[in-house]
Amino acid sequence: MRIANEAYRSKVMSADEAAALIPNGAKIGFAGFTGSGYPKEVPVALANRIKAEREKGQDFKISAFTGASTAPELDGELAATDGMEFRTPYQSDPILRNKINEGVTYYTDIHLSHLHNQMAYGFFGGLDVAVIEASAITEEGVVPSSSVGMNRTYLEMADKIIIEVNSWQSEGLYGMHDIYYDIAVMPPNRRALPINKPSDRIGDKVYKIDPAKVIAIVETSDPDRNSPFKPLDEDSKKIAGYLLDFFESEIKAGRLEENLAPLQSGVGNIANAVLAGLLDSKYENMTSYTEVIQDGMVDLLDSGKLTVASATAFSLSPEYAAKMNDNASEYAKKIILRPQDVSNSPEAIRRMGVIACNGMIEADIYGNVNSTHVMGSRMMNGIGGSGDFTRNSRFSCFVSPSTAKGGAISAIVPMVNHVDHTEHDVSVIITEQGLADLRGLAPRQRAKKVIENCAHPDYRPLLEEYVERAAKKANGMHTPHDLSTALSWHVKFLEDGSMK
Ligand code: 0RQ
Repeated sequence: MRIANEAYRSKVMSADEAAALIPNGAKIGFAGFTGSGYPKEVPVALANRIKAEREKGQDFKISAFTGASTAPELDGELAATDGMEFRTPYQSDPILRNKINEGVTYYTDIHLSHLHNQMAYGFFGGLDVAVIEASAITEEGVVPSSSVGMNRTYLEMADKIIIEVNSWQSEGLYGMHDIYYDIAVMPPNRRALPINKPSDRIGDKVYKIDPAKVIAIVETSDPDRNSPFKPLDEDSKKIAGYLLDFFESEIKAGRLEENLAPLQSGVGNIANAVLAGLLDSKYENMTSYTEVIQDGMVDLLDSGKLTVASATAFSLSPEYAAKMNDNASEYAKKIILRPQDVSNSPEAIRRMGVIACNGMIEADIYGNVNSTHVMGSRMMNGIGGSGDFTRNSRFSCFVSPSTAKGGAISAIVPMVNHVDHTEHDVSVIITEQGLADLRGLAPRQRAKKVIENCAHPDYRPLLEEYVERAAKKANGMHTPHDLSTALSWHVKFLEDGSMK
């Protein structure tokens, strides 16, 4: 029995009945983070309702807040109705991405650790409904499922609560979560976060909620939907190899411990490849203070090389999600899932000297990184937690193939088309061509290193040519730019389909 309490059992209803309780214009805080722990049925029922209302000529719009990306049943279904008016803080659904880029949905791209404060300060107005997934409701409280994300905030802030209790989620998840409430105390009364190492547990195992706010409970049994990771390609393996060599040189220089430092690893296939590289490495007793737990992280835990992983969610392939479900109570001894303002806390990240490693869309010769925008105007996914970790890390690494779209795009450009991570925050850039350690270098020195070590040979002469031209045309030699051609590579791609 997943719902222990009769008071809650009396609120069980169908997803359609629950969706009917959500009013037009509602601001909804949905559970969900990188395809895990999102509500599976109420969003679909709500999308059907929006479609039906629209067919009757009634306008029906909602604003959707989440932890991060969700899945087709949530972002895809709701965005496809054209009724998602506003969305924050991170997404990666192809339908929603198109609606954002077509101008149908307003999207604000926010550092994940900032969202709690921004909501508490009222920048988005109030929150009408929280729609949360749980693995059980016990006498103790609401047991989270495979992600925590923003749930603590949404359950506290929302006027009304709908809970999906999902029997696909393992009951063995109980004990894995660490729900810390004091961080919700706003400045100036907030106190230091008592996390000094990734294994520190500081909160509750369950969400404590006000039962009077619960208006519906829906029983579901659907799996989290995540795609499998792509098989590791040669370029990803090369990138992972450069990073591991870099770790070794940091240890030799006395800047890194023999068991490395707590690791943060971003989303995507290269990040997963880095974790696979660590599996074959000599490092032992590693720890992780990160945002999502991917397949590679589970392998590291299984091998015993990684002793603890702190995160806010899973981002597992179907095969690994099944494995997690079968062994959740064992994994709960080594995995801690926390609210995202704790998993991504700049304060904890800085204190522990976390190593940050994230994917990028492009970097410029001076070390500015664009993680989010394609050719100036189109949103890809969002900044997610990359900024929380990058700026506060011991050193930050950005990884990417040196080209995209079959070589038509260079990932190293004269000037990024959008800046997410400034030159001040970026330590190391790695492509399959090599690694550029930018620490301690001035802008012109960085440009030389980035071009020599990271740019694809097809684009290297063009970048060198740009540097020479910039030196002649710039109004100063600190960060020389020829402003009339700095973004011409992007313009050329938009006009000709290639930067070459
Ligand atoms: O497009 O899918 O159409 O083929 O971008 O590129 O090379 O597969 O790389 O999966 O690692 O994603 C930055 C998007 C990289 C990701 C980004 C196109 C490329 C492809 C994906 P297709 P790859 P990845 C904490 C960390 C921000 C959030 C973050 C991301 C697609 O890492 O969203 O770091 N990061 N969170 O073709 C045009 C370029 C391009 C390009 C790649 N220069 N121009 N398109 N692409 N480079 C975790 C969380 O916050 C949840």
